[in-house]
Amino acid sequence: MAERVIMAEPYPLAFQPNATALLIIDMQRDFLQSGGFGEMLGNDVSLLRSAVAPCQKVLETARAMGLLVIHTREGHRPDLSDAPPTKLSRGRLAVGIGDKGPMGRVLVRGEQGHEIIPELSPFPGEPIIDKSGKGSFYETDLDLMLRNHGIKTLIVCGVTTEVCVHSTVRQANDRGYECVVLSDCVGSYLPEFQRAGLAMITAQGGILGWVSDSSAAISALRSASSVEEN
Ligand code: TIU
Repeated sequence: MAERVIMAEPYPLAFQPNATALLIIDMQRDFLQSGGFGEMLGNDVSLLRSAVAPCQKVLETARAMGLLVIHTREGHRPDLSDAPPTKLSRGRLAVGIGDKGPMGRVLVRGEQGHEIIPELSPFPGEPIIDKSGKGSFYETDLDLMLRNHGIKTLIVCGVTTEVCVHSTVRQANDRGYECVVLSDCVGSYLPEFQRAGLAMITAQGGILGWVSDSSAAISALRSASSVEEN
């Protein structure tokens, strides 16, 4: 099947649509809406909103092109048995992981805050990876799922750039996946970390991967005929 190219930094990335997945990381109420974990940590959650509309456009295109779409969520079992005590105590928060907040128990599976925001709700059949850590490969079956689908390239969106997106890209890169992070589809509570986080990926000849944006990704995907036809 013919390779396609996405314009990216540090250089254009060749990919095969049927070996490419869209990975949307942790676009949950807990990080994007007020009253969730992100706000408990002292952040201005409105800074992440800019990523929502570009993510929606990329998601819509990926679905139309028949790409594998995988969503992740960070969160814990209600009994918190999968949460390291060090994570639970980190930050000395007044209301922290497992405590009752305005959107239910903070960062706990099944609670309102844990849900993916409605704008990016998974379609039935799209896999959701529930993870207890920041990296999406840690103690999950993501790698198995990607290998079973023959995936080699990941288009990465989500939040936050320097935490769960970075952890995931680093883990993916070490496993041999080529990651392209879409700059307008990822968000950070700290603008300087957004800049630095993206620069760290493309530095040194793309030491961790590539950075592109939603419009370049959409053009590249649209230039490919549908995945089923290839
Ligand atoms: N705090 C922060 O920036 N992020 C996280 O805790 N999790 C994710 O990035 N998903």
